[in-house]
Amino acid sequence: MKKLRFAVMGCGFWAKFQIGAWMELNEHVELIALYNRTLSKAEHLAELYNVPAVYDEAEKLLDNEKLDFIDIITDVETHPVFTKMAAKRGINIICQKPMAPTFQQARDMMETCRTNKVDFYIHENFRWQKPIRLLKEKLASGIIGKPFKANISFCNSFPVFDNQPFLAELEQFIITDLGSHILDVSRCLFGEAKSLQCKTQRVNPNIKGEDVANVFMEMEDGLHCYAEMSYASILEEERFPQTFVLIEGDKGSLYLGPDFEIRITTKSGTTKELVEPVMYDWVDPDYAVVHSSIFDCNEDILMGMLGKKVAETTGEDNFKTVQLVFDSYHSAAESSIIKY
Ligand code: 89Y
Repeated sequence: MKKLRFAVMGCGFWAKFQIGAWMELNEHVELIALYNRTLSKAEHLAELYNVPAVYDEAEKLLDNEKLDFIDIITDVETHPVFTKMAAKRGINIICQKPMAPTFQQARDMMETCRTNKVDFYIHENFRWQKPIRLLKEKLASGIIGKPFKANISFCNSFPVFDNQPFLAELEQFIITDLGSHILDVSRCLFGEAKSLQCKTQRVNPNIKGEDVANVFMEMEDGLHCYAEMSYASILEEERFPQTFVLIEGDKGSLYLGPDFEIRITTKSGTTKELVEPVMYDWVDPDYAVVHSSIFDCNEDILMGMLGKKVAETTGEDNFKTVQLVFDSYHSAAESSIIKY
């Protein structure tokens, strides 16, 4: 079958892992061009991955190259810009989370893609982490009965700003950057929310946005879901970038804890299972569980583009996560409870 031709827009911190994951799928895709504002970064990756063309002008790339899709891996400000450029040219789009800097821009991106009849996907990978997928399976197996309460926690003091300095400049930091993942995981596991309340704090005085957020949701089936995220938590059990999840049901509980161990507790006792990330040779061990899930997310989107299935993280689907993100800010600012 003919390979899908694609270009990567943005050659910063995430690009080499994203491209590494695409290389695992190279019987279906062909990376033919790279764009980066600073050309030398594109040249560096082009050499590493044998990419034939590099550009420092996005429009020029889109006009010169024959593309089936682009993968946007830039900082959030340029997501709407590149999405519009590609949509107008009839090119399908994959865009990194978070979709857009504002709710309105996210809505406009969706609209532009719809009008121009191009596929629009969001690269949202946390839901593709192996431990989270297994947790979802266990939940669906009914082993803990009907779930009534959950805690999704991502709290540590990892120096994220060292690798991603622009995060310190965001007026809205942890909910856009990390909440996009954590709130998406909550939707993936428990469905949609019927109400939401959020409180935020900034503990680190050297950054512009909030670095602590606690979101409480009542889900449509009545489950109470508490999502907590913090980059200000100095803890005994810090495991960046692992997400811990505790789910309680009427017949038992499921716990995804440190180092990818899932514990199932029922009245007959506790069983334990390890589910470790795949260690591809291109993953950074400090980010292993996140990096290796890039493969699964890319594969799902690729199958969507090839018409083999409906991908999970379409723009339409992710827009519901975007809504939770911006409603969290709204709730925190107004001390209000959002009802859906
Ligand atoms: O940017 C974020 C992401 O997508 O995963 C973790 C992170 O690197 C820092 O919050």
